[in-house]
Amino acid sequence: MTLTEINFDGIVGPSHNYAGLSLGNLAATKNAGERSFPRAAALQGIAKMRANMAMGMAQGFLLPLPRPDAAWLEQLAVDASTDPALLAGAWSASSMWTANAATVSPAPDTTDGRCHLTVANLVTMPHRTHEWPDTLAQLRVAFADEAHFAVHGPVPPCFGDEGAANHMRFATSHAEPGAEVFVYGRPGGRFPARQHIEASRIVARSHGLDPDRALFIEQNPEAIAAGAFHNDVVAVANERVLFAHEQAFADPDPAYDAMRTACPGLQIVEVPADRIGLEDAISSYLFNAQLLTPPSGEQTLVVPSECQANAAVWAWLQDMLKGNGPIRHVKVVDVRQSMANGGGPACLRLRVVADPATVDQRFMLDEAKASAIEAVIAECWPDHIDPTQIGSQELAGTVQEARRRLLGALDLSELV
Ligand code: SUG
Repeated sequence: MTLTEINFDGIVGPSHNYAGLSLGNLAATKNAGERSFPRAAALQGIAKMRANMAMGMAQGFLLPLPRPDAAWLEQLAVDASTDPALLAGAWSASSMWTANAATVSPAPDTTDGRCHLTVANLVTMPHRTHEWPDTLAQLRVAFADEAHFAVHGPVPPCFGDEGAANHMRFATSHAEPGAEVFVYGRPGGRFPARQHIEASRIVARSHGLDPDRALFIEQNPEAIAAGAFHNDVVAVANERVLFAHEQAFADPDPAYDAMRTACPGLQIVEVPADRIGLEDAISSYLFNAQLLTPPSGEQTLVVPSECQANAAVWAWLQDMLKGNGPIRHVKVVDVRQSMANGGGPACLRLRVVADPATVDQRFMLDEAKASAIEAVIAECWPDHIDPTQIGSQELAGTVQEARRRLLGALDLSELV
């Protein structure tokens, strides 16, 4: 059994568009109504996966969900007179951000020694509430091996759960028992607090975590108000390293103390607000980076190209590298199409610590499969979508056929 971190990236769906559906997600709101480029978006995603594989990382993927979701439109009795946002909600490719697919507790952390996954209910944003049934179906196929995995249904509604985007794990190495940190928001602010503490507690209990190594930390309401709609917009963890903005947590000192107690040897790389303000941190998505341990053991931060374009952020990263801290390398990726909807490199992936041999191999990526997926995208994904096309029968046909072709190419037609 070789437990290793596998990143499961969401393949960007053929209906990728900018509808401005997520209040509190400033990039998505700002780009509402812009033309989107689904083909370029999906190819950017594959290029990111390839770059991580080239570093020696194990890479998997999850599929786009069936869109438009006609059953959802019918349930909501949507017709031409209803709010266009409801119609757009049935078309959203938002499942590409697989950090919101589930919360994952690796086998070394759980009482039954299996890796537990709880699909996120995503109840806060209407367009994301109907993701979980198809995501769950997919997780049940990818992680069907019950000797190694336990896949749970969603936390019941009213308790908002947004999955791994609000969950961090510390461990000496991925394969060792770890401490799990659940970050929740307090409701009542300018924007919705999408992760509720009750949901996090339910997930921790049903995964069978050691109560001494499951922490519940409040996100800073100022960060949510500034546009950090998930914790992964202001913090990321990997093994014994926490990389966070000074204003990420409501009460940072006790939070750091609790994390150090749960994970002795924890190294905290905190970015001071006087070097990078919350506004720059959020617009550049510095913390929505993938913090990876490639086989060399040298931790590498995979940041979006928006970080390079921001002078304060780029200067800080150069200083950090000179400072000989635990993060040894910075790599830049272009995921601009996803970024314009508020989804950076970290949003696009779900981390699962497991033996890759225990995962359904159809969900694991290699170079040949990446090329096959790219060929389908190049041929079938729309070049662009204008907001006026949302709802068109013709576009619906194109999007459905594109997904069918992808599933066929991956031998996953059972998920149609
Ligand atoms: O839920 N954007 C997503 C972005 C999710 C990012 N995920 C993480 N931070 N882990 C969201 O806000 C925008 C869709 C639109 O407006 O068309 C959207 O759903």
